[in-house]
Formats: sequence, structure tokens, C-alpha cells
Amino acid sequence: MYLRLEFEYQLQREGLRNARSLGAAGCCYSPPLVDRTLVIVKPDGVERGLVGEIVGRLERKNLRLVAAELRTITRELAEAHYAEHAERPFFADLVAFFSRSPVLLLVVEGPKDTFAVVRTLMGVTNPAEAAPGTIRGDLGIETTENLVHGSDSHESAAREIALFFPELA
Ligand code: RTP
Ligand code: MG
Repeated sequence: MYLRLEFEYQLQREGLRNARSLGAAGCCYSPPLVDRTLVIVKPDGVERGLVGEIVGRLERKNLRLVAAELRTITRELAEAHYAEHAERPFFADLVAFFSRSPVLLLVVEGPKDTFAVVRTLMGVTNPAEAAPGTIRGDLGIETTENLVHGSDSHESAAREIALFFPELA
């Protein structure tokens, strides 16, 4: 017990030292930010009023918002975004779903492999199989209506940021 308390006390002292070396805001630790990815709250997420819930999860993870825009996506842009799935049987349904009402486009920034951090927070594609604690696992039940998109690699992140936010490419 004594050792544990002493250890906690040492952590507190170190925390205080770190806090003193913080920047101008001085309130919270922020890791150096070097890596960006695209996140989209899909039409079902916006329709269901889950924007705050989803953005809150990204922010609580200590990812930083770089850009955010509510936008209705044209069919052409939806087809370009999901071009890798053009030959799949669900492509027409996916494009219709994605362009049916506004989405929230986000660019988020973190210290390293931000796309992978976001994908972990999202959970697997089918919400019925996604782990509890993930966005899809906690909030979704159907595959198409799976609330959130995240780039799946550094290359996808660069391509998708350029597609939706050319000024940030
Ligand atoms: P996203 O691209 O939207 O982040 O989703 P993801 O990487 O988890 O999944 P992906 O394989 O890229 O599929 C893109 C979206 O297509 C729909 N889908 N439907 N019916 C089906 O078998 C099926 N498979 C995929 C989902 O809406 C998925 O998010
Ligand atoms: Mg994908």
C-alpha cells in the first residue's frame, strides 16, 4: 500500500513538473501533431444527431480537429470517394446512402498513424460485429448505415483529404 501511494505521489510530482513545461495555454498535455486523416460522419450519423457523440470521441482521444464542414455529397463525388468498390454488388446502395443527406467532413490530426487510431475507434465495418466501446459497436446495427468513415491507410488519407479539402492537400 505504502509503495503504491509513494508511486502515485511520484507520478503527481512528475505531472506537476510536466504541467509547468506546457505551452501558453498551460492546461493540458498535447502530443506533437504530425499526421492527418479524413473522417466522415455519414448521413445516418448526422440524421440521428450523433455528430457530438462521434466528434467527442475523437476529441477525448486527444486528436485535434483541423477542418470540419457539413456538406451534401453529390453522387459523382461519392462514386469517386468509394471508387475502389465500383465493381462490388453493394456499390449503388452505398452511393445512394452516402449522398442522401449531409455528412460531416473532418480532417483530424494526431502524433502518428492517425488513420489507424481512428479505425480502431470506429470498429469493424459491420456494426453488428463491431466491439463494444467502438463507435460502430456502440451506436450501429446495420452494415451500410455504419455511421462513420475513416481513411484506411496513409495513401488513402492523402487521396481523400485532397478529394474533399483540396486546399489542405
Ligand atoms: P468506410 O470505407 O466507409 O470507412 O468503411 P470500411 O473501410 O469499414 O469498409 P469498406 O470495405 O471500405 O466498405 C465501404 C462501405 O461499404 C459498405 N459495405 N457494404 N453489404 C456489404 O457487404 C458491404 N460491405 C461494405 C459499408 O457501408 C462500408 O462502410
Ligand atoms: Mg473503407
